[in-house]
Amino acid sequence: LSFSITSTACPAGQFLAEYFNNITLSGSPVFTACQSAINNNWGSGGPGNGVNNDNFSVRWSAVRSFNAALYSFTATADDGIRVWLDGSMIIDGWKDQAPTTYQATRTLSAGDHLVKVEYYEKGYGAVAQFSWQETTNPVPALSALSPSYAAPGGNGFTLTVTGSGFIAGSEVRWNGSARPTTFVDSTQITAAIAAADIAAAGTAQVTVYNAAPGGGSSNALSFIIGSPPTSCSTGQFFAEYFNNITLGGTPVFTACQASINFNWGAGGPGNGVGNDNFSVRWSGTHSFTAGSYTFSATADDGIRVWLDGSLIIDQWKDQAPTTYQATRTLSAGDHLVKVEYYERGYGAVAQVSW
Ligand SMILES: [Ca+2]
Ligand SMILES: [Ca+2]
Ligand SMILES: [Ca+2]
Ligand SMILES: [Ca+2]
Repeated sequence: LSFSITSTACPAGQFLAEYFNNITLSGSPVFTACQSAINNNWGSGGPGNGVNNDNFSVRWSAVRSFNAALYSFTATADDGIRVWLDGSMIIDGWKDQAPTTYQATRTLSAGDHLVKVEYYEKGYGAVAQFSWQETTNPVPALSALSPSYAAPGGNGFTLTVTGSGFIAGSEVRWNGSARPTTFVDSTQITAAIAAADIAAAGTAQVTVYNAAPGGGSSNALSFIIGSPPTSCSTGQFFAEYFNNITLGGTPVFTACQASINFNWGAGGPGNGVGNDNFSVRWSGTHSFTAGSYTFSATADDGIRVWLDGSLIIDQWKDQAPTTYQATRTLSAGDHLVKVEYYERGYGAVAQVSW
């Protein structure tokens, strides 16, 4: 006769872990345990205790105590993982995959919450890691608007804002007033701008606001209600976009942009610019304190960078995303930075910083 002791409930703060010898969490668990954390990298091995090295699945469930706060949940898995909080799925990575990290952010009330994680391993390596921590919302930063100008009296349009630190719930503000905002990802959001917003010539200040905890308002970018810009203020780049790879002819569109930080993927800059075979020139006067600066340029495809008219990075060729650096000592004051870039095909990346 054999006798097995099976856990059906665990002490407060621990997960009940149920292991199955199939990838669908079906039937009776092969074994169960109480575990305080989910942090497994089994490599080509497995959990033991009668569980296979491949084709197994695990369910972890626990009631855990949280503070009233914003929490970031992080799951890393090979292969599939999905996470529920109080019965709502917050992470869904249920597929065969190499170790991949997923994140979700939720605001929680103080007290007990139900956390459930399901995981399966199909073959080869096996990783299942899950954790959370209190976090705050980032302060967003804007790099570009698209479009960045419109004729007075025109129709309403969708404004695409590029930058960093965007979250679900970020709010695009037009002269300080919220506009209907759609979250795309942490580097892009869009907003519906009404015809009434561009009825009269002038300049609108566009910002993005993230709520507390943390959060706050981004830098402002100017949206021009009038003719396309032909120059930009110190600290900004005048961007000219061309529908060819030689910066030839008249730009398809121009804009004032605060930074050069674009990963267009298989897409493109929009505004009449194609996804392939386009080029961009950014030129701007920027204020520096005296010191040594490393200029970093990442591009797919070609890029070249001038500082005060001297070519400091020259990588004008088709390439996968590649980073180049050049270090120069600068005097205090204004210096002219010019960047030229082209995209031939497939993915498109243009990022310059110092
Ligand atoms: Ca695997
Ligand atoms: Ca395996
Ligand atoms: Ca490319
Ligand atoms: Ca492309």
